[in-house]
Amino acid sequence: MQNQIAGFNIIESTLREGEQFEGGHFSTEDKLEIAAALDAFGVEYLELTTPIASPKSEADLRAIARMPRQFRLLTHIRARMDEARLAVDCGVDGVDIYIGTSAYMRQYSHGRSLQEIIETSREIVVWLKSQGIETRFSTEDTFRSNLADVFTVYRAMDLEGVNRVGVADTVGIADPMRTYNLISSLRQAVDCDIEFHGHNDSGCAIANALCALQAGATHIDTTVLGIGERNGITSLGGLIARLYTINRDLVRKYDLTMLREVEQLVAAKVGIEIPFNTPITGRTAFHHKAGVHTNAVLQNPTSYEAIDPADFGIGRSIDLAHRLVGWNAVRDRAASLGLALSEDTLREATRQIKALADERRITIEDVDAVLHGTLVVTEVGLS
Ligand code: HCA
Ligand code: CU
Repeated sequence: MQNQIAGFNIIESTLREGEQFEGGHFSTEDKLEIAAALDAFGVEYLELTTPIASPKSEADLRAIARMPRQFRLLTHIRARMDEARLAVDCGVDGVDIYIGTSAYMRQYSHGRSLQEIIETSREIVVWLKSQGIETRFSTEDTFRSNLADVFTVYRAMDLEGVNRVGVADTVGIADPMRTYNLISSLRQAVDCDIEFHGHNDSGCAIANALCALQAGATHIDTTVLGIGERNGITSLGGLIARLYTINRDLVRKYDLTMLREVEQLVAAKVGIEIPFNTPITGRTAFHHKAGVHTNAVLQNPTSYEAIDPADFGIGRSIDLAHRLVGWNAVRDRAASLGLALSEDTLREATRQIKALADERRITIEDVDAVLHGTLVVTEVGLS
């Protein structure tokens, strides 16, 4: 078992896989804005839609190639020489080639045999390398492919000098153990870097990306908020959260305070809200409610927080306006209101807040009114 994450790179595919999201219709300005935000966050790579998709796609790729940036620019192409030539002409640093190796893809997509796949891809890889272009070769739908076939193709491409081979869980069926096993075997089979691209159809995309890294993958594909075909792929923020909770130092290379801004930007462009259960940036990600939790968090936040929200420029909230409230949280609230109340008074106030919350939905103003003594809740009701 390798299990140590040495170094890794993020290939941010919001402007490629993310463009395949239901709401992904980016204008040139949108793309430049998103690219600049991701550059400020510090991702190592941006992957854009192939320039062959449409004249606008080509113009946008050229525009992003010209912008001032730290990230390396990639585009995602099929195994076709004309597409590779156009990509290079647009000024990219690297090209991600993909081709389906599963029986489904071979039968219903491109109709090429394994030998044909190797021959065509070899020619393109050799040409791209001769142009000084960073080159990746990936097999779409890897997990439903015959692994002996896939490994034959990967080895052939490794021998031609590709920088990376890519494993794609195109339909989101992989689980962490399978991902770990496949990537571990691949790590033994090739010398080049390994990329993982995982869809989230069964909710394992973040976990699978982690296992890929633990098994020796070097590059992970993400999109902001995980947008992509169907319900998308590994999310940028989810991967960051996953790695942060192993070792904060793994993600210190990024400007974490940019995460929420990047997500808000992309959410607005594709017409969604940031879901409440999004790691780190979800509205309730640092919301503490039950008395047992709030008591501990008020003393030491790490008791119920695996992630320090301050690292992301985010605050936490302590919720008192409900029947699960604890008197420690009430004491803390009283102190912040400048009220010096005895323990007996605080315990009585807590009882009143609970009684009121059993009657109706309450707010923080109700809590404060009880503490100020302007709202008194008796056993029999309000007075
Ligand atoms: C797709 C292709 C892809 C490619 C992944 C890769 C996938 O279905 O549109 O290049 O490694 O999920 O297989 O996104
Ligand atoms: Cu995909």
